[in-house]
Amino acid sequence: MNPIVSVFAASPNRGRGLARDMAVRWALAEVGQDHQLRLLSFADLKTPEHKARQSFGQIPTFETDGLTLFESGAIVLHIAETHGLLPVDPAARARAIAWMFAAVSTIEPVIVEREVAVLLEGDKPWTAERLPMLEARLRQRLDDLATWLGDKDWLEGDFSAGDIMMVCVLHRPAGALLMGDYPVLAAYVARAETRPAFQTAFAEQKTRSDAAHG
Ligand code: GTB
Repeated sequence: MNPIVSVFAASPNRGRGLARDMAVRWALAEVGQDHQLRLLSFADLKTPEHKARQSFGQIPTFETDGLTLFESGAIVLHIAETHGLLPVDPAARARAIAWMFAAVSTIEPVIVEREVAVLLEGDKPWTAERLPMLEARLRQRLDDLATWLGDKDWLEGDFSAGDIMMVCVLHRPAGALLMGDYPVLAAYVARAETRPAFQTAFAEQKTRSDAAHG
């Protein structure tokens, strides 16, 4: 049975590849694994049926023989472990997995903090004062990431699941906005975007979104 991935029936990001199924679709395309989609409305997400798959009522989920998995990072890790999207050498493999965690627990929080400040707290009196501090924190992380990457193509040897998670995080608007200031990171993201699997996954989610939104 091909795995089933649950995604938005009509993604609010309108095909820009920002919803979290993008990393899962990309990983599946990298390993050449066909899959089916479970298309869900916002109302569907909060049903007991979907919450049995994803306790928080979110996408994506991943169903394959005997396993229902949630959390995009855990799904990508599972695909990577079962299909060889991680280094074979145990030490390099552990480090590639560390980069998956770094993407979601070291880089993404500073990006999200800045997004929340602008989108949800933009009208609060303290926001103008907080923004420079949040931007400085974000820039510190991006500086350090760019220093690590240096002239490497990928985070840890060959392309891996760590790069999928990191590039998806850098695509988030607050990260993408700053790429012009980080040529090393911009080149890294561009390199990832030229991968056929990225383009396949991106086109698939865009086609779905275009069909839903007209
Ligand atoms: N940590 C979880 C994971 O990585 O799987 C987070 C999953 C998550 O945030 N899912 C979101 C969701 O289902 C969709 S992707 N939200 C519905 C809900 O919580 O009720 C996040 C997302 C949504 C929309 C945009 N956008 O419009 O640009 C971008 C990202």
